[in-house]
Amino acid sequence: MNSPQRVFVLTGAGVSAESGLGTFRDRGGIWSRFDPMQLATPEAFGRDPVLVHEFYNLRRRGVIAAAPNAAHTALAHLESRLQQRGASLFLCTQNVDDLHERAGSRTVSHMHGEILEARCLGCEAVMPWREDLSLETPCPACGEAGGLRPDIVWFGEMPKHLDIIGAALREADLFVAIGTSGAVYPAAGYVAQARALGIRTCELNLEPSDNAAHFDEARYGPASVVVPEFIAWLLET
Ligand code: BV8
Repeated sequence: MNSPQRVFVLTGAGVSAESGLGTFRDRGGIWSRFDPMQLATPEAFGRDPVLVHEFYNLRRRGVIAAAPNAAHTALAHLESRLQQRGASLFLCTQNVDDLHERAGSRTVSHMHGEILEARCLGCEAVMPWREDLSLETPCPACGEAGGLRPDIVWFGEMPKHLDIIGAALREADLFVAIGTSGAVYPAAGYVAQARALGIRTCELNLEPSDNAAHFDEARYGPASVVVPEFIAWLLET
């Protein structure tokens, strides 16, 4: 394979699994214990904001306590090595944690938002947020209480940065999906778009995903092993 010049990587919960953050659809995953329609929709938040705040407070504390793993570190290394040779990495993540950034990735597109950011429904201010949130928490920007929510994308809400993600996908010469089940759209549709554009596609996952058939090649195993191996091989080509 020619050395890729514009690599597009899409990560999902599987890249953070070995950092101790739960995945969603694995055996024992988050959605096997909680109903996403009760917790990850704007209607759920309107119906029971206390429950939804509790759910995300638990997950926010988990993210803060977690550490990046070798897969996150390898992706940060890939970004800097590609830039040194005048090539580029576009890292798009469905994850709401900050482990890519803490591993050293400088440009990360969080299409489902970030759990360490809060947004005020009253004044629309978005701000870094590491504490628990509740209905009593006043917005630092407008002072109103009761309107703060995690700045993440729930089901039925428009994902973020779709314009730059779409442009980067169209420019790519290699598409790599890492640790994602291929169950959630529009992210799950990216591999089919890449193939339609004639872009080489590769899946790095614990086991075949829902759209495994769309990939030209695949390497299966834990991300902390498979991702560094794949990146070392990619940088030698
Ligand atoms: C939207 C919130 C309108 C934050 C999440 C067609 C087109 C467009 C939309 C839809 C469509 N069909 C249906 C829809 C609606 C819906 C949807 O996709 N529903 C599904 C269930 C069918 N999509 C939406 O509502 C989206 N918005 O559509 O807006 C629109 C319309 C057109 C165009 C644009 C917009 C909003 C989706 C975002 C919802 N928010 N979470 C949070 O709580 O975290 S979803 C949730 O799933 C997370 O964000 C997560 O990132 C995402 C995807 O899950 P994965 O990351 O893949 O995780 P999963 O557990 O599923 O899989 C883990 C994988 O890792 C597994 O394969 C496993 O084998 C592997 N693994 C495990 N351990 C390891 C490992 N791999 C390697 N190493 C390991 N150690």
